[in-house]
Formats: sequence, structure tokens, C-alpha cells
Amino acid sequence: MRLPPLALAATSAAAAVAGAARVEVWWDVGSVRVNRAGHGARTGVGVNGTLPVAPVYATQGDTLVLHVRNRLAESTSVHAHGILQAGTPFMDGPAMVTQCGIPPNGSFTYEYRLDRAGTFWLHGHDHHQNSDGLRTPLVVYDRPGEAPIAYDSEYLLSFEDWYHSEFSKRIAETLDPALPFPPPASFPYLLVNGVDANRTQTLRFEPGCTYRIRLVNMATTEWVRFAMPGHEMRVIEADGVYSRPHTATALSLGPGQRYSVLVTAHGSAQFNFRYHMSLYASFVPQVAGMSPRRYTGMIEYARGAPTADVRDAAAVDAAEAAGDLDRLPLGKDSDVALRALAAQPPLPVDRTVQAVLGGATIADGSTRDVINGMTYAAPRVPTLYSALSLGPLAANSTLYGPQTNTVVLGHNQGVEVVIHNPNRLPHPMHLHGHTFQIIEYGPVDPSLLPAGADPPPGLGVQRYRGHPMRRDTVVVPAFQYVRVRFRASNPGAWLLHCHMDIHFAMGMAMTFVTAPDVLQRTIAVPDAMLQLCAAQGIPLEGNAAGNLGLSLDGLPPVPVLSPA
Ligand SMILES: [Cu+2]
Repeated sequence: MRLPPLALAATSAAAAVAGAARVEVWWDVGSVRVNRAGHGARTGVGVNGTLPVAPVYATQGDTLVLHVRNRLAESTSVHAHGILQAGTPFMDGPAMVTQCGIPPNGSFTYEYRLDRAGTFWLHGHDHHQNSDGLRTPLVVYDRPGEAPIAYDSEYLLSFEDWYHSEFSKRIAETLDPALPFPPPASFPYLLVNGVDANRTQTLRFEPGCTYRIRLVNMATTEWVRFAMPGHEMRVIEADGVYSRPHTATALSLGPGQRYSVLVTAHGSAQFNFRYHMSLYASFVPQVAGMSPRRYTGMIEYARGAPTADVRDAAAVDAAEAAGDLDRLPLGKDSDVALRALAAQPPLPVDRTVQAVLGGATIADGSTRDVINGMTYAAPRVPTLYSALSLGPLAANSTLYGPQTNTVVLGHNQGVEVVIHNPNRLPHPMHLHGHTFQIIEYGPVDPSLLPAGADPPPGLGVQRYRGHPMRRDTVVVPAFQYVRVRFRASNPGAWLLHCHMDIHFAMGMAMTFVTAPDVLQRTIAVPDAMLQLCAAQGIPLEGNAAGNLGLSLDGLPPVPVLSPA
């Protein structure tokens, strides 16, 4: 959708006031019947009785006040993806990590301090409700006159993949040991700005003007490739971090990722153009017309002008056939080629964490996803509340329960996480509460490869140059590793998880607990939040089993895993 000119931006969601504003939004979260892609009605998780959820606009320095009322039959919670929650880790949202879910008929008001400008999104973080529609962009404008890169106007394009069936049905099929794994491919449809991508809006370009186009992939499983043949795209933002302008021939966004590109319109209005989008996943079999699903929208310079015939499909086919889109998300480059506009040298490493992604079979014969051989399962006490209540024992990572895969970090440690992906599937890994520096990609250590794995030849090492880019969601391509670094300067309990909801539900997640000693001295969880637990009989203190000492008695048993 076309956004208002920058000077008017702050008026979009709330009255504009000089300086910081409180932007208030009311969400009545409930079940809705919707036919979003024109292929039949199904149940979704909507807001105020409908889908899509309206985007939220604010300005850097504002506070977003999000009043959530839960009219679902299950608990809900909201995560502001990319908002770092410095000093407010209890507002991060993931159920049983930083809070208890909001129970049915319950309500809770989130307050998000929007201290960085950029392109973010809000989504459900309980029962994978984002997959059923509970998701919307959150655009935080720079303060007037403070954008570090000039442009005339902007557009927002948000992407969703929409399935024939509800998430609960799809995950039940995936986990049923009586059914084949993986389940047969289902072919979702692309929604753009909440509607069928075949009805995608026209981008109107004035000759000579420069547009910022914000792209947000809110998909639950699939990737979106975006291209504007006949125009040059310069990437200026990834995941809320400005980059030096970097030319990209196409962009591939994994679930959770965002980019902004600058595009300067041609000097004449002689021709109109098309922009191209495809919804795909490299592990979904290619079936003509179904995967990838291709869509185009119009770039209109003048109504009725002829459309320039700039073809893109051949380039797409070649890139898709070579499996290059995951490895080279900027068309010809990996995102390691970006440089943060606010240069930050590579962080010194005090501590290295290895995270090996994989799959495993559990005792009943069904399949799970794992990190370091462990499939994630929620503890009995939200992890943040364990960190706040265990006193000096909070430094003991085993007390958060083996199923949470918790690593306790010391305050301000420089942390390098090496995410190893020996699978044939790429995984978009999202870290809460931080942006991480992208240091290096390379071929996965052959000793980690499962039997019969067949990585493509020529996967070289690609390392940052000059200074590294930072973002919050990185696609770890098939058979590769990625090395990321962050400073543990944000005390809290932070998930690192695959943003494909099916994989997250299958257990591809781990937790960082940062500086529990500092947390205990500085953080007080709001009462209204503690009452969410009390209403559901969830203990507010103790280790993962709800005990105050070392005993984990009462913790659900760890599933017995064998490598798949
Ligand atoms: Cu994954």
C-alpha cells in the first residue's frame, strides 16, 4: 500500500504530536471464517472480526500500546518481531518463554518502546496463530528529517502464504506416526498486503522520483522472490538495520525477513512495467503453476501506456533450478555482502555456541526437529520467570529444563553462534531480543552430514568484508553453516528458532538466558502479566519443573530421540 509522505507519517495511526507519541491499537483476537485467496473458506485467527490485520505505523521514539483481548478458545500472545525489548524482556511475547499466554476471555496490554526506525512485524507467538493469519507489518518511520537515506515516497508490500487448511490440521498430519513423513506437499497461495496476489495493487511511479519499497515476508513456510525487471533495486535495510545501498537483481526473503529497497523511477512515463513475485520453497517439488506460484503487479507511470516487455521468468527458472535463491538471496550475492550503514566492527568472541540443526525420530515413530539433538518443549514455568526466581541457581542452564535447550550467557559477553545445517532444507533462524552480525557462510562440516546426503559441489566460504551487516533472521542454506555474533547486552530470555512454523512446532528452537543476575536486580514483571499465569494455574517461580531447588522432578520426560 502507498504510504503517506514522510512529513505526514505520524498521523497514520494516532494523532501526531511533537516528539514521542503513544500509538494505541486495540486487537480483539478471535476465530474468523475467511476466503482469502479465492479458493474456499477456512478458519483463521483474525483481529476485530476480520483478516487481514491492519498494519501498524509509528515513528521512532513512540510507544506502541497494543491492547489484546483474547476471544479464542486457546491462549494467545503477541511478539513484536525485531523490537529488541531492552529493559522490557517480559514484553517479548513467546508463550512460556517470557510470559504465560493470555487465556481465553483474558486481556493484556503490551507496551513496546520503538527506539529504532525500520520495518518490523507483529505476530502471534502462542499455538502458531501467526500461521492462521495473526500477523501484520509494523512500520517505524524515522523521525521527520532524520532518515539517513533520502527518498521521495514509499510503498509497503507484505507477503503471506495461505494454505487450504488450518495450522492445527497441518501439524497433526506432520506428527502422525501412522502417516508418511514428510506429508504430501501442499501448495499455498501468495497474499500481498492481505489480499490475493492476483489482485496486487499498482505501484504508481512519478518520473524521476525515488521510492522506498518495504518488503515483509510474514509467511509461515515459504520464501518470496521479488524482482522489478527494468528497474535497479538498491537494498538499504534488512530486518530494521540500515545498510549501505547495495544493488540487487532480485531479492529472496525467508519467513520472518524484511528488506527495504530504493528504486528510482525512469525519467519518462512512456512505458509501464511489471514487478514480479514468486512464492516457493526449495524443498517443495516444482509443479507447473503451483510451485513456484508466480504473480505480477503493475508499475504504472501513465494510465494506458504500453507495458515494457522485460522478462524475468527465464532468470527465475535458472536460479531456482540451481537452488541458488537460498544461497544468493540478493540475486547475485548472499546477504553477507551487505554492510551496515552504522559500521560496527566484528565483535570479539568470548564464547562460541554450536547449534546443529537436524531431524530425529521419537519413540512413537513420528518425526521431530532438533537443535543439538534436543527437540524443544515448553517448560512448566516461563523461562524468564525461572531466571528471575532462582537466585544464584539461575546461572545453571540445566535448571531451565533439557527440553528448552537453554544456554546461560554472562552480561555483555561477545557470543558467536555457529548454526550448522546438514539438511537439504534451508532454515530461517530468528533470534529474539538482538540483531546479530553476519560473519560467514560456508559448507557444513562433512562429519555432520546424514547418511546419503548429497550436498552440491562448490559451496565456498563467504565472509563479510569491511564490516558486517546485522539482522535478526538469517536463512541458513541447505548443507551450509552460518556464523553470527551478538553481544549479550540485553538481559532476558531469548528464543533462537526456525521461523518456519512447522519446524518451530516440531521443536527447532533453543533459548538464551542472558545475565540472570542483572535481571534479578533490574526487572520487575508487571502484575497484570503475572496474573495471566495465576489465572491458568501456571507457577510463577522455580525451575522448569516449578521447583525452587535443583530437582527437576515433575518435568515431562524428554522424548527419546534417534537421528532421522
Ligand atoms: Cu526450519
